[in-house]
Amino acid sequence: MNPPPKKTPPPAAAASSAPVAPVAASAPEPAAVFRSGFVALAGRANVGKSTLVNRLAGLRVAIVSPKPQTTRHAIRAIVDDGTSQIVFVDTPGLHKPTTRLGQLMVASAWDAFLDSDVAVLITDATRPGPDGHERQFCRKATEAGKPVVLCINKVDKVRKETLLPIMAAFAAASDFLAIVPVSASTGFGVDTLLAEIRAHLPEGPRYFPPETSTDQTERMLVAEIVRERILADTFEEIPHGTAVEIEAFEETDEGGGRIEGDETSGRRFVRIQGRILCEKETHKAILVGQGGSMIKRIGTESREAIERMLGCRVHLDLRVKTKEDWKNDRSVLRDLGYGPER
Ligand SMILES: Nc1nc2c(ncn2[C@@H]2O[C@H](COP(=O)(O)OP(=O)(O)OP(=O)(O)O)[C@@H](O)[C@H]2O)c(=O)[nH]1
Ligand SMILES: [Mg+2]
Repeated sequence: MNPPPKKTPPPAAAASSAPVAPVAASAPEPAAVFRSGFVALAGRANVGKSTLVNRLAGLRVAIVSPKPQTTRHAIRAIVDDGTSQIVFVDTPGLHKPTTRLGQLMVASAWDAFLDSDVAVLITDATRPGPDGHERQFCRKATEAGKPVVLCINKVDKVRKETLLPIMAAFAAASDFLAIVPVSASTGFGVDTLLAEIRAHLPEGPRYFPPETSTDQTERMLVAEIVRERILADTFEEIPHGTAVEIEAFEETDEGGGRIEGDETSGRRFVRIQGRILCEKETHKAILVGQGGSMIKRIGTESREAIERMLGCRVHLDLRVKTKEDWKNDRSVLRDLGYGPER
């Protein structure tokens, strides 16, 4: 498996898909030094990595759910304040994979970690100290000489005094640049985390144009929105056995019009056709629901969220298809964009 090329940004979600030429940061005066870097947010599943990346970026680039293993590929969010550019990389949760998909997910997390200038290990304040995955992370960071900031998330759920022993347990496992307690949900500590990261960024170029917010295309964002609704509305093995593929995405002039209050979208109407892949006929029956009730609910909720994102009316047509064992099928995984080929 070839890791993605070091720090080569993929096409931006904006209209242009031309490769972005890095802008040299040749600084005529010391004050004009530009700092930049790739910052991987890594950690166990469900610790709040995607919630934190959305908070840091100030917009929703990654889907979030209370179910573990929500994020399936590395997602970049770009934060540019004019004097620095941080490319945050949200990663799939570290876990013991049992499928090819799981292996690709974990591999993409390690790739993003190795490719980063600064890594952030995110942990959950409700846990006592580092577990096996977090200890493995600390070992790899030491071996690679990678600077790591430890971020203890979900501090809104615990009493302040429980944090000290957690900090001590982690500090004994590795040498962190800093340990920052945060709440990605409330925003507590996030500015401190950002300042800590900026302080350790190397001098470097602007990797993406300053107005770019993510590397994901609209198709990818739409597929993730549908998957987020499936994660919210279904249970047990169904959400994890499901993938979403956008087969058609067309802007048309027909009907619809812009949604009220949206001043930015010049679009008239977008027609989207998507396919939900599941593992078993019994899962398909649940995803469709009695008289189509479940697919209708997933469709309506997804359409409303997509309309808010695109700022125009949307027609969304979703079908469900069974493909047994797709999580171990290399060609299906490649078609779905999972893995380094993405
Ligand atoms: N109380 C509280 N809940 C949080 C916080 N951050 C995240 N959560 C919740 O934790 C759950 C998991 O959040 P995600 O952001 O999806 O976690 P993740 O680490 O990206 O998970 P994976 O993608 O599965 O690895 C969701 O229910 C979030 O709402 C926080 O600061 N406080
Ligand atoms: Mg996630």
